[in-house]
Amino acid sequence: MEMVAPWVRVLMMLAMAFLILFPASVDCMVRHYKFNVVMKNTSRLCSTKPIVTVNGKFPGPTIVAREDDTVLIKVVNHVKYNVSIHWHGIRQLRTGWADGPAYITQCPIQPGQIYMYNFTLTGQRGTLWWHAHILWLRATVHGAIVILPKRGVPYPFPKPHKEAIVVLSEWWKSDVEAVINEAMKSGLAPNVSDAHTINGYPGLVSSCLSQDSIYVVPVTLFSLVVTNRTISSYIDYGFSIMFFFFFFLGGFTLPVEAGKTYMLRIINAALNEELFFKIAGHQLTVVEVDAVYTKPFKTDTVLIAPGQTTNVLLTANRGPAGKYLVAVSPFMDAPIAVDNVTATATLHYSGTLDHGPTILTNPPPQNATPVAANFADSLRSLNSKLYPAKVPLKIDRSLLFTIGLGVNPCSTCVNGSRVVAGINNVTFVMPTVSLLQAHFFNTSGVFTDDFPGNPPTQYNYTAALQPVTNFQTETGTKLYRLSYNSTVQLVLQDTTVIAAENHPVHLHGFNFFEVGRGLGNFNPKKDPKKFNLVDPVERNTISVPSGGWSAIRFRADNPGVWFMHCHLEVHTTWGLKMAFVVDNGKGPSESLLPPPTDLPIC
Ligand SMILES: [Cu+2]
Repeated sequence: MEMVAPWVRVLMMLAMAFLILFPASVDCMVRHYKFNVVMKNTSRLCSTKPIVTVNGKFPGPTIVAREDDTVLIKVVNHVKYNVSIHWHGIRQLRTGWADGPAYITQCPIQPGQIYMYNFTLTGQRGTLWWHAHILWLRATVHGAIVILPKRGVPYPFPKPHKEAIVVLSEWWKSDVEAVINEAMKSGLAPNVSDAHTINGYPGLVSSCLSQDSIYVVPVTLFSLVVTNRTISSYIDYGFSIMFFFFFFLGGFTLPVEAGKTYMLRIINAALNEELFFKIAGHQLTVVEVDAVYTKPFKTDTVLIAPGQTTNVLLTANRGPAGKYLVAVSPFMDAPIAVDNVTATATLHYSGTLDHGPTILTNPPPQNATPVAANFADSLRSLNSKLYPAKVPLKIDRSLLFTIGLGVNPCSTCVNGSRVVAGINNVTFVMPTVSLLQAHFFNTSGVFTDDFPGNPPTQYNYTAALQPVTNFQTETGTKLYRLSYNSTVQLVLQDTTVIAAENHPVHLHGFNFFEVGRGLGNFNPKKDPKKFNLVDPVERNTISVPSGGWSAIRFRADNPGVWFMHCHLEVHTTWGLKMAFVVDNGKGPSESLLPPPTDLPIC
């Protein structure tokens, strides 16, 4: 080895020490995480069960990185289930192998096996999340992804004093895999959850007052503080009347200081329910959804569908002291059973006595369609010079997909039939090897690329009553092929087969713009005239209104196989899913990268 002057060596060592001590001063970096998938006994709602977790945590660990960083996550499967993890909303440019949906982009990680997810964060900043993408494991296997702007780049809004992650979820007292297995055997709908959770805790639930860190202090009614509301208006509040006599300190507590502004990174990790999020006495300013900045707007209620993320600013302007209820309740404007238990947490001003009263709020009614519609209509892309909305204006492919339920024969099921779901009347059948591998290695017999671009038969999709002849679906593993960089308009049309229902549709590998939405059937002549092609909201999961439609646009600039499905897990299980196969382009950086050597085998 060549000799180096001692002073050069000292300089090199200093430089290395600097890099180790201040790694963030490097433009972009590699972030390493280790996810051990392990069972963990967990108590909620006065009962204990083993749950599948990452590193023993529920919700799981948060991934923090900056735009342009590369993230390496070593997932080690220590449980009896096959596992795969999806990095929800991450674009995965050319790195589909790291996207995660089992049998779509990879074979699952088998018990005892390891897989290293490796991807780079490009052109995104904000909140996303990760979750298991196999079976119903995501019920407890999920966590936040925080993508900070590049070093030195500010948020396009005043810097909050502090930030907090707020993960909303659902809790079943029974084993979640048993719940869905039972339903699949019977052909009927699975049981709804027993409670919702905020950062893992349901808060005050009348059926279980002794646990979940609820601390009950009997007090007299006289000391109860309620703002602008009479006591009687709380009688039908949805909580037990017992509420009046108990003050709780339990569930998740968000400590705030009067006068300061906070940013909440809200994630809906629930399996099957869209949720309303509300804080007593406080307005929220929405500034970002699905890791895309929005035009700020004020609201007292946030609507968030499974799969979606929403960043809001909260100014603690009700001080100097006090405790305020945070309420999370379901939105369901269809005659379908939901878990109607409100989850609660506390906004706690510093200097407030723990035993003090909590100021309450009314969650919106379960079927509050106007509240939901108002929220959806208020969302706009920021569309600034730095963060432009690149809405495709010229469209290469115009598609119409019906989404909804169906009924197929099933000789072993309770009624001799099973409830299914589908897109354009196709109930998707999962392959036994991954679609991305079949595509990359040109393996025939795994999928066909004849997914219909339009409904195979036209009918009144949103008629009040559907003839039984519209109930049965076709089954198949069909994909829709897109050429590289083509622009797509896709109208997602809900159907009233069995029942109209709000479907949060998630597209992997892309963000899209929602250029229009409406009720009833999409009208291809009239409706496009009203499209917003200037600043429509850009996101990865869109709530298609019950009995209505939503029109989205995206550019197919990411080669690979990309799953699209309803993010209500029950509908995905029933078959409301399909995939796009996007061919390679011609340029050197327009092709899917080869698979990593540790890609799991089926
Ligand atoms: Cu759905």
